[in-house]
Amino acid sequence: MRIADARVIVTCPGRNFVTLKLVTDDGVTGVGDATLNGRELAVAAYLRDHVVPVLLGREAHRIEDTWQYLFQGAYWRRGPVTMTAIAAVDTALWDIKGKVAGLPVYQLLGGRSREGVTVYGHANGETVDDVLAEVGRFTELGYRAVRLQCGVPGLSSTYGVSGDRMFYEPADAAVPTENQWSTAAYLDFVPTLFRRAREEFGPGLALLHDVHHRLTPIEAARLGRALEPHGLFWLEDPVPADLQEGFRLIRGHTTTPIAVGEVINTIWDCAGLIREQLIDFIRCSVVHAGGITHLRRIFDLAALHHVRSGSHGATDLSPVCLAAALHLDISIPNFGLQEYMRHTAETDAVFPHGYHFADGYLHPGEEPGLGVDIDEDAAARHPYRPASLPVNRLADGTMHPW
Ligand code: GCO
Ligand code: MG
Repeated sequence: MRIADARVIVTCPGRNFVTLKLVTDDGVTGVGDATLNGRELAVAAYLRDHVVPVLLGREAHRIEDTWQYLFQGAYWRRGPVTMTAIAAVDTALWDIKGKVAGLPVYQLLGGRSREGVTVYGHANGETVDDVLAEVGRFTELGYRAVRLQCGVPGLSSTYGVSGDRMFYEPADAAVPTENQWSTAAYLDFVPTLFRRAREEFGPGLALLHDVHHRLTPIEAARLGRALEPHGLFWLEDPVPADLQEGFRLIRGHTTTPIAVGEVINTIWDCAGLIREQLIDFIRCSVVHAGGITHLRRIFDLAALHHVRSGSHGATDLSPVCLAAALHLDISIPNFGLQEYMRHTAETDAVFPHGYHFADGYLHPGEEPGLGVDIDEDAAARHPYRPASLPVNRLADGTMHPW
């Protein structure tokens, strides 16, 4: 069974997505997500110019060999563009293998290790009262875990807070929007948000927070310590993970669990964090970390070191990535939590899927393969629109991580 066709589909049903669709000479199709927020066309070009030509005619069952061919064969290893392109091929080949076997992909990964995939939703708001009202809505929907992001008094914009609560989308303009940041105002405010949330919702609900890489290690240590009484499930991306020694400092000061990984692309970029047990959750995704094959390798390494999974699942990861994540989540021994931001109805219409939410869990469904597809006619009705992620500046104009 050989790969006979490979199509790179760029569509914008509310936001941009890049999808690779492979077709075998027997007519079996497989899909892989190739979306890299704000850099979509770089991955589309990488696939079209450098990957599709070497895929045509290859044996579709050889997933590992194809992965190694694309990774080693590129010579220029790693990086988000390369790893997202490889991920798309890998995911589509798992989809094809599942369809040929007549089994959902999780069965090929060893079968179920749990009954459902626990997910967390996003409660965002301008004020603490707004955020707590959102948390209440999520608990009514059955969620067991919620991430809280709130406007910080004195700041005109804060990561995670936007007009549309349910369908948050930070890539909001062709030329990056400029946001404003003050670490002092933020550190002063965040513990109040979580104190109020615990008072209102009690100890049972898992509460999470995303710092979005904005602190230094000592600031993160202080925040982690201040949040200890409120028992967070995790504190995400407290600092950029470029200087990984910094996590030793955070670790030395706080027992608040740490989650990192959404901008990490390979096992070599997180092996130190995992081996030294400097983090508690690894948040890499199928789409940005080399596909199901490579993400499973990362999760296996993590399992040896008491690190659990916490896959990134923002709206810029397409339903194809979410479906693939669910097959991994349900099968691995060290599952932690899966992020789930609902896609818009327009996006769901372009990507018909079998996964579904019930009682706080997502379920991958029992369709052979990944259980997700792309409706190419619907996709064609939504042409690409340039959109970039924002940037951040301090009050004096200094650039700061967004
Ligand atoms: C998250 C993330 C996202 C990112 C987005 C960037 O934890 O969900 O931080 O919201 O900002 O995926 O493209
Ligand atoms: Mg994040």
